[in-house]
Amino acid sequence: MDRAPEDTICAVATPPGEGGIGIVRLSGPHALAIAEKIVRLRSNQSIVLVSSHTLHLADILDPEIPPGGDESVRNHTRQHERVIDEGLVVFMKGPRSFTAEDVVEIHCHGSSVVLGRVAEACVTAGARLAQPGEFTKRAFLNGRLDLTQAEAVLDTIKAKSDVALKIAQRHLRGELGRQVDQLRSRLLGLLAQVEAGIDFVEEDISFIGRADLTSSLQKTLAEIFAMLATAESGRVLREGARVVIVGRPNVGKSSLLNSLLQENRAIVTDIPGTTRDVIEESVVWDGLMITLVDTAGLRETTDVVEQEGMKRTRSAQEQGDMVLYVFDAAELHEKNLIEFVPLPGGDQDLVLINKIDLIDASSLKRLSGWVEERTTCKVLPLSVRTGAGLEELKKSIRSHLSQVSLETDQGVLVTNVRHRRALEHAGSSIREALDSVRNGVELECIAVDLRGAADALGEITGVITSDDILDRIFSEFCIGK
Ligand SMILES: Nc1nc2c(ncn2[C@@H]2O[C@H](COP(=O)(O)OP(=O)(O)OP(=O)(O)O)[C@@H](O)[C@H]2O)c(=O)[nH]1
Ligand SMILES: [Mg+2]
Repeated sequence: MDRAPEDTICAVATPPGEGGIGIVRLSGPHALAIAEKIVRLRSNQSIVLVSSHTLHLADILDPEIPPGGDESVRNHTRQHERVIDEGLVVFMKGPRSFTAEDVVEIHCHGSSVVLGRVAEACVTAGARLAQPGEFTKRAFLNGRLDLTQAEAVLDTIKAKSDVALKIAQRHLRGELGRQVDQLRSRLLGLLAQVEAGIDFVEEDISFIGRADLTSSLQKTLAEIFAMLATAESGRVLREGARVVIVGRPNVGKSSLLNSLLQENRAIVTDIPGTTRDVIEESVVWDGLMITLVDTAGLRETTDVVEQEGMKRTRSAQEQGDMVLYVFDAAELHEKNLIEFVPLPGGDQDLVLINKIDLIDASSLKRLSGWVEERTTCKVLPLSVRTGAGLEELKKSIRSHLSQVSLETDQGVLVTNVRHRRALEHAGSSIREALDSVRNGVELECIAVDLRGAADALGEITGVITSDDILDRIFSEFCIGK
């Protein structure tokens, strides 16, 4: 891995499209020299001489003088033709910059033509166009961020809710990295003692007793489990959750979607089979992003379009984090379907008895009791028409999806699948080490497992890493970050 990049990279750092301001960023050992070729400060000072972290008004120039004519005339008369735009320029001397290298940012008008030309000018003057995520990758390679923090940069950019942003900011401050580092140092300490024991085995000197080793490993394992226990909630908080509404035709699925979204997103009619496709829309409740998915009603049919719709319903259901099974109270009650309806199970899902406005209180009581007896899901009666039960439903969805509230100090949350896998790997290596200690297996084998666990944790923060892992992580970034 090249740990000290020699070249200077550049990219448009703001999103494509029109904007008030657009920024081109340069980073690397020649950032200042390149900037000098394309930036003329209005103060007439050279950019090489300005103080770090100060903003300067400037003309941004094309470094290539158009060909033709006498050179001095050309320089004089064509100077203005070289101006691409005017803007503000800031130089940030490394290591006090995002990448820990010398960085120059050129703030100009947010036009894609201007920004494209400024980036081109940087390239003509000696920079290379950056790969996606390359600025953050450099920050990592230069030791400014650990890998969890680099990933948190991406999470911050991609955060779709307050909660996701809060978690990303915690990780950006290095809370996860620090905790993982502590666990890793503890394991490395134990490993050193075990390895010392291997070297002196002839003399029968023991550096750590098996009982002490066991208790230290158990403590570490418990901490890893505690972190893993936050992973499911953490993932949902970070990425949001998919809540899929399913049921027979005409039970009110689309009505429910519209009512939860507070907009007329899906067509509602009293004709069974109205919804033929999967319809989804996102909302943020209590800081958590939820994607609500409405589906085609499930029934026996020979209609090919409806059959395809139902296929999609099933696949949406499989991809959901939570399913809302909707039933029509009147249908269950009046048509005496009760004995024939198969009810779902599962702690994560909810059974909704909709249209309770159509039945009387005693029938509802009987119906609810009957349904509750036949499912392990929580059962909620509601009427989308009158709004009864909707608030209760929202609360249930929120609490079923994530028990975690960020208001209480939770400690570190694991939100990333990569971190979770590495923690699981570390956990299973420690478990193997514990078994070996218990069964009196030689120290060499225990050392291998301890090394495996420490390496797995090292992969989280990036102390141990490979180009492969880095490429995978940084390719998810946008260019310019
Ligand atoms: N009385 C009453 N009618 C409701 C309620 N919710 C929905 N409806 C009516 O039930 C009918 C069907 O509603 P939809 O939302 O289209 O039902 P759906 O489950 O999406 O139906 P498909 O798309 O055909 O699968 C419409 O006429 C709604 O107005 C309710 O709580 N009470
Ligand atoms: Mg529908």
